[in-house]
Amino acid sequence: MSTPSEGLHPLVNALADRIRASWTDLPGLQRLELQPDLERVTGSLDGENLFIRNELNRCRGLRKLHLEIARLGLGLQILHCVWFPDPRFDLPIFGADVVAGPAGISAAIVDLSPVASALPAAMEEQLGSVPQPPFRQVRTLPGWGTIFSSHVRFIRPDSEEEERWFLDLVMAYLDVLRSAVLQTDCDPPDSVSTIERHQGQLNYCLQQKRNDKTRRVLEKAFDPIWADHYIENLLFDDPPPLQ
Ligand code: BLA
Repeated sequence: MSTPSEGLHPLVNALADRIRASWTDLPGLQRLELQPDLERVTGSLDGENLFIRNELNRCRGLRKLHLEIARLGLGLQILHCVWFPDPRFDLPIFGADVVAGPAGISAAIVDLSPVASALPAAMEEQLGSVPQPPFRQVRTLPGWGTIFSSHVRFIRPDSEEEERWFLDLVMAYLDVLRSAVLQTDCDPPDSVSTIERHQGQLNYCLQQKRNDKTRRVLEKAFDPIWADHYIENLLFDDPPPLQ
């Protein structure tokens, strides 16, 4: 039996390891139970093995920390990671996505995305002082990408050096978020700012669901009904109603 990490692109492997290490010391970290059929998903397409592994956690300030590693179809590998805040906390959404095909990494994106009109001022300042590597191939954001902050990086890394730069950048963004998690207080569920952030998170999920590329790959590897269920309930589920 091959293990899931075997044959994974080195950037996918390294990034997954670093992300796992970065959530270990978050306050009140708890594993979230996943339905067994969603934790490890296997299938086959044209004789090829398909494999998805999901890890879910929560902590004080973040309602859901999701890491997914997928191997789908002909040599396609995906690392998908989103940390969704609890709307009572003034925290942005962390998102990172790496898509590797037979010819190498085609897309690598990272952002701390606002759920209100702007990122918290302190984070804006910290992100502004993160050194930005001079990636050579910068990609254009799709139309639904209005949810991202001005600090979003969407690139195609062209070498191992650029892959290292991307890895370091993701960790720098996560460090900014992790220190904010430790310092941010909880607002009442019925405060105007909580309601605004809840709306902002709903909008983030709505826009992400407009990414046809994600849907198409999942539909092809599994089937359209399964793909829809997966996107709605695991990848971009709406934050629970405020109470
Ligand atoms: C693009 N996402 C893609 C592509 C594929 C997937 C195949 C095209 C690759 C390319 O353009 O080079 C597929 N991504 C997936 C699948 C999953 C996934 C199947 O995460 C999950 C199982 N996507 C996200 C998140 C972000 C994101 C959290 O899930 C950003 C934080 C971004 N993916 C994103 C963007 C593109 C992309 C911006 C490019 C879309 C385009 O150019 O139209």
